[in-house]
Amino acid sequence: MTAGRPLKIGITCYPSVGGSGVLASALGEELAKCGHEIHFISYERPFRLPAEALRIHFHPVIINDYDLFKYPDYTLPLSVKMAEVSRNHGLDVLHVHYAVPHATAAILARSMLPPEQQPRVVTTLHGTDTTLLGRDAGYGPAIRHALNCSDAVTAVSSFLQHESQRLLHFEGPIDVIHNFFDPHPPKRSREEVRRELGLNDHEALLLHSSNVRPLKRIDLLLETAARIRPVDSFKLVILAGGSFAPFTGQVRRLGLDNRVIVREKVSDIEDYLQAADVGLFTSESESFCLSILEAMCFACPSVATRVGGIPEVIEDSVSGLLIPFGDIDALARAAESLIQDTSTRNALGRAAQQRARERFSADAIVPRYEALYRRVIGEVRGLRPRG
Ligand code: GMT
Repeated sequence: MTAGRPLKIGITCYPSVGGSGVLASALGEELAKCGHEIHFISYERPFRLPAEALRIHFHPVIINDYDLFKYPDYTLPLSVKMAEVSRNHGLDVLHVHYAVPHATAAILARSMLPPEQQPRVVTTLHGTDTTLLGRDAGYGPAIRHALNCSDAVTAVSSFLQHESQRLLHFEGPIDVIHNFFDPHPPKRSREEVRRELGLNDHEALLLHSSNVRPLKRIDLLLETAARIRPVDSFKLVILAGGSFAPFTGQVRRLGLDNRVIVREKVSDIEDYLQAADVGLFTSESESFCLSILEAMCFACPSVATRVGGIPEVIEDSVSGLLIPFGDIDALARAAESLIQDTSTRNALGRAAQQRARERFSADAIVPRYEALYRRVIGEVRGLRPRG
C-alpha cells in the first residue's frame, strides 16, 4: 500500500497492441494494487487490462462519425472526456502515454476546468511520438507545445530523452523512467506450449513479438531466420500484434514455411515466453523494446540490433547479444551460437532475468512514478510547480 494519501490518476494510452499501451495498463494495475484509484480514458479498454480489478475504472471515449469531416477527430472528444472524468472524480493527475494526441488533449482538458479542479498533466514519451512524429513539421510544434505545458515529462530511456531534446527542441526537464514488466503466471506448461507449436526436442524456439510495423523490420527478421544453419535446428515463433499477411509471401520465397509459426494478437504472452529459448529482434529503431524485457523475465536472452535504447536493456554479451543494425549474417551467426551452445544461452538468460528483476521490475519502477506524481501535485493543491 502507498505511503501517502491514495491518489486519483487518469491514464490515457492506445488500447491496441503496442508497448506504450502494455506499459500504461501494467502501471495502472500496479498503482491500483498500491491503493490508488485509477481511471483509464481511451476509445477501447486496453487489451491487457484485466476485465475487472479493484480500483480500476474504464471510461470510453465515444467518437461520432460526421459526414462533414473527411478525417474523424479523436482529440476533442478525448479532451472532453478527460475534463469530465477529472471533474467528476477529482483526478490529481492525468498521465498520458504517447504524446500524440494524448498530451494535447490533456492540456486542452485541463484548460476547460476551473483552477481548483485542474489535474496535473504527466506526459510519457514512448518512442515514435518523438522519433517519427517529432520530425514531422505537421506534428513537431504541437508536441513541443504539449510538453511545455505538461507538469512533468518522462521518457522510457536515456536514448529517447536525448532524442526528444534534440528533435523537438524541448528544453524542459525529462525524467528517464525505464519500462517495467512483471509477468503473470503462465496458464499452460512449457511442454504444452511446445507441443501446440509442434516443436521436437532438438529444435530451439526463437521468439519474436511485436506489432510488426515497418520499424520492426520483419523483412530482416525473416532474412536472418533463412540464414540460420542447420535449418532444422529451430522454429521461429512470431507473436504478431498486427496482421502478418504482408509477410507471408516472403516466408514462402525464403522456404521458411516449416520454420515460421505465426500467432496473431496473443493475450497469454507468458505461455509463449516461458517456452522460448532465444528472442530475435531486428528493429531499425527502438526506444526501449519492451518485448526484449518480457523475454528476459523468463530467462530468455535475446539477439537484437544495437539501436536506440536497446543497449540500456541488454548489456552486450552479459544478458544478451547486440549486433550492428543491417548485419544479417552476424545476426544469424549470433542466433546459431545460442541455439547450439546451451550453457552460454543459460548463463545469458540467468543474467537477463536478474537484470530484469533488479532494474526493470514493478518494485523498481512504480515507486518512481508515484514519487513523480507527488512531486507535481506539490504540498498545496492549486499551486503549480512548473510553467
Ligand atoms: O513500436 C511500438 O511497439 C509502438 C510503440 C508504442 O507506443 O506502443 O512502442 C514504443 O514504446 C514501447 C514502450 O515504451 C517501447 O518498448 C518501444 O521501443 C517503442 N517503439 C519504438 O521506439 C519504435
